[in-house]
Amino acid sequence: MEQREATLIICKPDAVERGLVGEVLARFERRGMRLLRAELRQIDNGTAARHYAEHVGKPFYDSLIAHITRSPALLAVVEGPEGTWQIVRQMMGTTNPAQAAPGTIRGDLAVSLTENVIHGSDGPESAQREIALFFPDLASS
Ligand code: 3AN
Repeated sequence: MEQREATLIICKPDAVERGLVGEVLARFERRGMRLLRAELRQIDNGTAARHYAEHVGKPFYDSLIAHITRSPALLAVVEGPEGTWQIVRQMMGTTNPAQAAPGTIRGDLAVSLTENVIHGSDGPESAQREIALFFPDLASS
């Protein structure tokens, strides 16, 4: 049977505030991914720090944490074929929306580097780690 794979998506506070959650999730659903979990949640400072641990010390770290904790985010776990994390990343577009290709989420919906609408896990290991962080009951052993 085909191997299924789950990955984490966060529609960041700017996406929720701008009313873009439906549009973003619809793109993944139309592409063929299945929603396993979706929850509007205010991310606390401790969880944000664990999620963005790799960025500690970078010049944009404080604004990154301030943004992700500013107001509720929509956390979602989507499932698709093996490599789903990569399809999600392609659909997101580059980190800097100013360089993101039209047709991508950031290329269509964002201009700000800090407020760039969406987070998606950047590999199978990150996906497992991030799903375990936000949805411990879904974590695979
Ligand atoms: P991505 O979200 O595309 O995987 P990462 O993991 O390199 O990008 O960065 C995490 C988040 O940090 C980005 N989504 C963006 O909001 C923010 N960020 C990254 N680089 C910069 C930067 N040079 N200036 C401001 N914010 C940044």
